Amino acid sequence: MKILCCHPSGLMDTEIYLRLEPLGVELVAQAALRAGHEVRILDLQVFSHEHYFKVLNQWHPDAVCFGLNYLANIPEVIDLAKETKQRLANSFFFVGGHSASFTAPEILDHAQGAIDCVVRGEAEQIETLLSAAMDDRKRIHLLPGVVTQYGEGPAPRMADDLDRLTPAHDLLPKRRKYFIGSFDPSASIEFTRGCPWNCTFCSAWTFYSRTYRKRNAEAVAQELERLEEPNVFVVDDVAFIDPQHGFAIGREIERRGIRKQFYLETRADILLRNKDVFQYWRSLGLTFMFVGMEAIDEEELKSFRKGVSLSRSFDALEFARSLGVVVATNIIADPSWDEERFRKVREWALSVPEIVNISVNTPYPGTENFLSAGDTLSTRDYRLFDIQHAVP
Ligand code: B12
Ligand code: SF4
Repeated sequence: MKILCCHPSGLMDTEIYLRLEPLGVELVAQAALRAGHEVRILDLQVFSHEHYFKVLNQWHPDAVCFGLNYLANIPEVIDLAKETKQRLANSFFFVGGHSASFTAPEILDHAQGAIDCVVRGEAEQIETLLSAAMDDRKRIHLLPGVVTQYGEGPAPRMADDLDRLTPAHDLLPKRRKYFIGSFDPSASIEFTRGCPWNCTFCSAWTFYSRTYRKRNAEAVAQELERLEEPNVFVVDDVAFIDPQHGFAIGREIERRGIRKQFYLETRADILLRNKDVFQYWRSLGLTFMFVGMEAIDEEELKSFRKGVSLSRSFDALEFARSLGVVVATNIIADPSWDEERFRKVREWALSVPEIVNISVNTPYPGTENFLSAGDTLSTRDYRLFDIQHAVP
């Protein structure tokens, strides 16, 4: 089959500060390649809708898929699915990713038959789906993770070896278009997957069932070696939970003489617990670091079940500062805040040298906050679930 693997258009922040490599879609592409299909990747963060339709008209893919990690992209992909089916009525259109996994019935309902299936869970499992779709599309809902208008299969399977497939970096056109701040161009890479904590506003742990898996240090270094970009965004939700894993990757980087600048994200308690691995990575090129703080109020931190006290968060910022890296953090603003609360947060943000991002508390499907919000959400228009609008 000819398979077109797509990432939807950029989000609001993409226009301002970053455009990152769509690793999830590259993994789908790699799985399809491995299964013997002809594959192309198209990233609508970089290419226009007109270009997408041109590819459909000229290349006639048998299957089209989209990575849907973000709610705000869902309406766009549903519209594209409908237009795709008008042009290629027999094509197989499927979607996956975090948000798709948590809203599968709604997506299928709104798409009115234009989306053949939603794949919940990981990209690595699509090899079987593609061969099944060639045989009989009416029976694919029997497969793990697959949801169609005819039913829903058993729970998705998780990849038992994260190194079996590496993202199809080489298939991504215009690779130099990816950047984050001054990291331009920047590639992305995954060291580990999942998170063992369970914060109320986050769905990383529900998506990966609270598991935490590590890639082989040599495989990571091999992938890094293949990347031409001088800068690398490490996509792990929490970097270096296991310091020995961080050291092992670092030693491989040293051994191979790889010189890159790195951006990574971690938690305050991990940073304080594993100072030596972050210091070591500073010497390897760690340049930017994001430390999730979420609140500067003890009660709020508790309500998020972050599991880190306020004083530890402040200590972590201080340690990060001492490393001489650029540090960014995030505060979650609740729509119930009054002006006084905003004033306090603003005052604090201006008093620290770190970059402080303020996002609106948005109950994303798949999170505990979404379940507790129940019917109280003011809208279900997912275009507004972009952490910049207040939807609770
Ligand atoms: C990079 C990133 C961004 C970038 C997006 C850039 C881009 N090119 O996509 C930016 C900074 C813009 C961003 C923003 C946000 N993000 Co973000 N982001 C990430 C991050 C760090 C890495 C994504 C990545 O490449 N992962 C590695 C690849 C391999 O994983 P993946 O893409 O998820 O793909 C896997 C599966 O999803 C699946 N899959 C993916 N696509 C497809 C397609 C098909 C067809 C199939 C079958 C499977 C499949 O297979 C892959 C595994 O095998 C993840 C954290 C993480 N570690 O994944 C969070 C994450 C995806 N983001 C998340 C969130 C919540 C957000 C925000 C809402 C706020 C926030 N907390 O940052 C905003 C949204 C803003 C908005 N305007 O709507 C959540 C999940 C979202 C959700 N739907 O539940 C995550 C998991 C982080 C977290 N712990 O909360 N993000
Ligand atoms: S916010 Fe971070 S630490 Fe908390 S569950 Fe999500 S990924 Fe894990």
